[in-house]
Amino acid sequence: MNKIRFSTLCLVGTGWLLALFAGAPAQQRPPAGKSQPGKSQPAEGLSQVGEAVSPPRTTKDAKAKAPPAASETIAQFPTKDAMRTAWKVRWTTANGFGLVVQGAWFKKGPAEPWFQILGDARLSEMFVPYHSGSPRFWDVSYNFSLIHLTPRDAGPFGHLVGTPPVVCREIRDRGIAWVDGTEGSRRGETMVLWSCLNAANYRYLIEYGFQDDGTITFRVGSTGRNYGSREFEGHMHNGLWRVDVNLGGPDHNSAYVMEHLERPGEAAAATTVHRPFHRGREGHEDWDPLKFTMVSVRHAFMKNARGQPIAYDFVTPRMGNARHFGSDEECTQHDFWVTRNRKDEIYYQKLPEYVKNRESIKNSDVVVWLSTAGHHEPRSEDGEMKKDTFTGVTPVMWCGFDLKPRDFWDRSPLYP
Ligand SMILES: [Cu+2]
Repeated sequence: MNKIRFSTLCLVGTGWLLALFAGAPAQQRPPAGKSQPGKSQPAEGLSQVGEAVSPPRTTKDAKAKAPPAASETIAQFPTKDAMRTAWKVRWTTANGFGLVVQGAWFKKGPAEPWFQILGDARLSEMFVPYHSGSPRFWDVSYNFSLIHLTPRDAGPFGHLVGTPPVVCREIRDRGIAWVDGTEGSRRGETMVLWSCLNAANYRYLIEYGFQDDGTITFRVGSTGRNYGSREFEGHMHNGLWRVDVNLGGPDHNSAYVMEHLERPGEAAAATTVHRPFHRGREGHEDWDPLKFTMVSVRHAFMKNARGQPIAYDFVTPRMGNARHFGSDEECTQHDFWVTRNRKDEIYYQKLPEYVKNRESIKNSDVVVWLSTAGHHEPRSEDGEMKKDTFTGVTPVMWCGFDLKPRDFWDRSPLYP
């Protein structure tokens, strides 16, 4: 435990130094329809204002102008007993993308090696089109900064990280993990890293949760003040994610789709189909509520002790499938996209271009892109007009997905 606390303390950083040199970031959204993907963002999202929170280890380091490194944190579970599992997570912050995971490794047991699950994972865009057709905001592309968090934001179990503090590291009880007739029950825990993007009138909470059972949760929460003069107009919040899954390292992963099929005329029979994503080539697939569509990333040849390929599933509980029909919105026409990992390709709006060559997504370094959209039809709960001034706040609306192990374990996690 002391080791964990020490590493947490070590996360305080040099971000403030960089911020001093860089000045205040833009806080205004551009006029509707002026988005230019890739034009206003930092290359790789890493070498810009105040994003790094790794500490200088020596005076010499502090003076060096090396690009900021990612921070690293380790969480061991259970937090109040002998270690059973652990996560090691590298992450950084950047204007625009906010909080970005740069790598995540899981330990299935005290004697097990660190096993890589994630490479770079981020909220690639937050597309917000209003029902009347305008405005249509691409909120990541405007380079918004993260808000400074307070102990009140962090709550009783959270620790603020960095200087200024823009990230919170929090251990949460996640309720009952399993119940059975012989062993009773077990409660689960998760280590959550979260930040809050200061998107003009809006605030976007970006959360990554690393559970004791190997599951990773991705969430974006929309809150803040409804858009001035359009406080009561419906709109969408398209949380658009880029996830470089690196099972056992970057190089030998394949993308699959799993579907449940049950048709009239086949009596009570149902089947589950596992097939390569988009015939094994870069492209897109759609989420079908009748098929419970699930995208999986499998290791091309590593199997668990039971001979099953090691995999992780994208589980996407959702309000619906968003489709938008303005110019340059083709990326919203599908729910899942898979590309080869090319590190400069980080802009969701450019997906149709990224998949053009239809390269193989078998036994390679694959990236899964997915949409988790929320429909925001303003409610009285969002606020009220008082003497021509809108007051109040929109309570958080969460969207997101889970990345859940499949045949990664040989047995039930955390079972006696
Ligand atoms: Cu909204």
